[in-house]
Amino acid sequence: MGPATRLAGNPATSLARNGYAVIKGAIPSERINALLASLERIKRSRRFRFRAQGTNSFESPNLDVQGNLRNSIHNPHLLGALPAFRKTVEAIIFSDQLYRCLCQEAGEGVYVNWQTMLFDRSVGTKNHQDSWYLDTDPPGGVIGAWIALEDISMECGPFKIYERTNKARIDPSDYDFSDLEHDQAFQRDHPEARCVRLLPAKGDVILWDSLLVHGADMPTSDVKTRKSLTAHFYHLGKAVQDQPIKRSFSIYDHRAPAKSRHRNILKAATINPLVYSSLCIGLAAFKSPALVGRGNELTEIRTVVGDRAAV
Ligand SMILES: O=C(O)CCC(=O)C(=O)O
Repeated sequence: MGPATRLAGNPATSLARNGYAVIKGAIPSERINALLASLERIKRSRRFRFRAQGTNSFESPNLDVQGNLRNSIHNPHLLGALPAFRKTVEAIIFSDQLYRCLCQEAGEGVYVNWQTMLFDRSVGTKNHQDSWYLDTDPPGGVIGAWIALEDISMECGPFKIYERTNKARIDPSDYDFSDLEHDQAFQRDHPEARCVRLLPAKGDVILWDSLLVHGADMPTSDVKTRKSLTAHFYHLGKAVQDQPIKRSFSIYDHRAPAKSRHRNILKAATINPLVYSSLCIGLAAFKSPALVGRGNELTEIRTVVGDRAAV
């Protein structure tokens, strides 16, 4: 099935044609400043416990010498123990500005937000299709949104995409995803897959299709950060594929998503944020290796470099 039929939007949009789109200046600076200021305020809070993106473990903030978080936050919009912070995340994820970006590129309608992520500094992210981790069934219906919280330069280790790879699901073992530029089979099978390193300015939004191959370079600077907020969405009514990691308890209810502050964006994460935060605080206290989970190798696609943690 081609991208034009998978996405409900206009087949002429950049998202449908190339698998991604960049919308300049979409999110107002004031909202981003409020989020970053709130994040600074909570960095040493004992209530700031979260599931770290990628590792599946529940952690406390791990700050580098500059005070940036080395561990990235999975689902910051659910941290109910930090209500002011949570609100600043929601003010961006469930904003009319972001909703309009989605409508422009992927079509009108009601969207469901699946998950969110907050990166305070640079991480390297292995090339992947989101479809390996989260997607609709049939695949290709999830849209990622990457919101630049600051101006991004090459030294930050930019987010990169492989143009027009959003035609079909690719098996992770088919190519050397750590070096696609030199993988002859990949180059032969995907002649249109030009690698584009994106350098968005603060407030720009990148949207991409769940079948588009993408990742992020390792940073080349020790001091530059790559602050970003990421969220994934799909059109209400689409079925979602089974998760690669089976859990006995899920915080998501895709059949009956909850309301958000935006009437046309629902939340698949239906857990009460205070309950979610309490779970994070309790589970972080255990520091049990068992909590890392069996799917860790599969889902850990981030690489963090740099100095040792200061906290
Ligand atoms: O920001 C990043 O490093 C990558 C984000 C990403 O790959 C994703 O959300 O699927």
